[in-house]
Amino acid sequence: MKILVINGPNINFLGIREPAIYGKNSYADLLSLLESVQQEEGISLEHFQSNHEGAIVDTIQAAYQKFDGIVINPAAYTHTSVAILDALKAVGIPAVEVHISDVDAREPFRQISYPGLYCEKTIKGQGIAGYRQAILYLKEKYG
Ligand code: CA2
Repeated sequence: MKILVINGPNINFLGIREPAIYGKNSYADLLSLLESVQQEEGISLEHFQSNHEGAIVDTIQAAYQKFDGIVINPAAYTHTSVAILDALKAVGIPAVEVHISDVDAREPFRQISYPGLYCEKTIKGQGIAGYRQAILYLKEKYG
């Protein structure tokens, strides 16, 4: 099984500021977690992070017929991007949305998720452990 993990803007700055909201783990810690999950679960994981909406759309399109699942934290684009929603719909790959923080408990503008309208499941407020949960969900359902 091949899963693509996509992270949006500023996720590469995790752990540098706002630990009360996003925890103390860095982006490097997240990549280590993905490596562990890959070994433990015997699945193939690739990861991509970008601060650019079009690059994320390009990466989703390139995943067409190449990946069995997508785990996506669109970060701030969660709340604005119809383009990412449309790209997910276009490729038709099962997807799970992850948010490190509990977006439901934050500002009203974080309550809407456009990519979440396509995703089968949203995991929020679990820190970087949410990525493991998302991968396990896809493995159990489609692996
Ligand atoms: O909780 C999440 O995972 C978010 O997707 C993170 C986004 C935020 O815009 C979403 O509403 C929820 C922010 C990404 C990281 O932002 C940083 C801010 C300061 C320091 C480091 C990262």
